[in-house]
Amino acid sequence: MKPLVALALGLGLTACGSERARDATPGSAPAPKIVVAPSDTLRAGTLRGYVHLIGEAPTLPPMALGASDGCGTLRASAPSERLLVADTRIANVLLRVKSGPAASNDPAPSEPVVLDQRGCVFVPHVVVVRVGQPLALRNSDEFVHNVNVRSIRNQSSNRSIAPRDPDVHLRFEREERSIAVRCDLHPWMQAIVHVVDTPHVALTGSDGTFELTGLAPGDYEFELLHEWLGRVSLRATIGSDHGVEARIGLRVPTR
Ligand SMILES: [Cu+2]
Repeated sequence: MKPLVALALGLGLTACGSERARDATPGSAPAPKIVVAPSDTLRAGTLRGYVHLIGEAPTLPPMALGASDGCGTLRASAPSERLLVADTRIANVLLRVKSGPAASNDPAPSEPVVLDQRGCVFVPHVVVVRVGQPLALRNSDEFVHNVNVRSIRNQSSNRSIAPRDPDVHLRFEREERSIAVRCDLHPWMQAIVHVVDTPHVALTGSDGTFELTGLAPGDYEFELLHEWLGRVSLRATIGSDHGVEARIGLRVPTR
């Protein structure tokens, strides 16, 4: 008989004030709806699931592209990237292990994570980089851009990158979530960098899904963080003989 796996459902909203306020972090959020269940079809050590929006997705104002230089000739505006929802599924939700048993401690990859400036927006809008892993700042446009990395726990950086300049590589020495990145020349250009020191981290894709693998058995607390929807805690016990599925429903904050 299969041993019972205890699943702890943890709902915890951490109001934004628990960390220093910054413009890329969300405000407090209403209670999420979280369902966690064991799955025989998932490999042991796996947490898989998706993040969805409960209620109607708000329409955020589009980004107006300024016409003062070449960017304005590309297009007049671009959709807001602060909340990307498709068929209720939410992209760009960070999921990481906040606490739990020791698991994989793989060294940070030497392959850089690329943060490009293309079409006068940052691509992608959110990136995750490990402590020590290079972040390659790139300009694929025919216009000069600037990358202002407003770090609090790491060294801040403010560099201009001309067309066809080589990538600028940054490294971060400490964990830090929600580092705001801006182009000072084009104020609508905004991105977010999350720096983590664990390989057990995921960012939801456009279908809202995530998957963490290689988790050692035991009790975990995971943190979910979204730029606009807030921060949520998820507690789950990872068993030794099968995986765990999670469905996380986030609600639109009252502002
Ligand atoms: Cu720019």
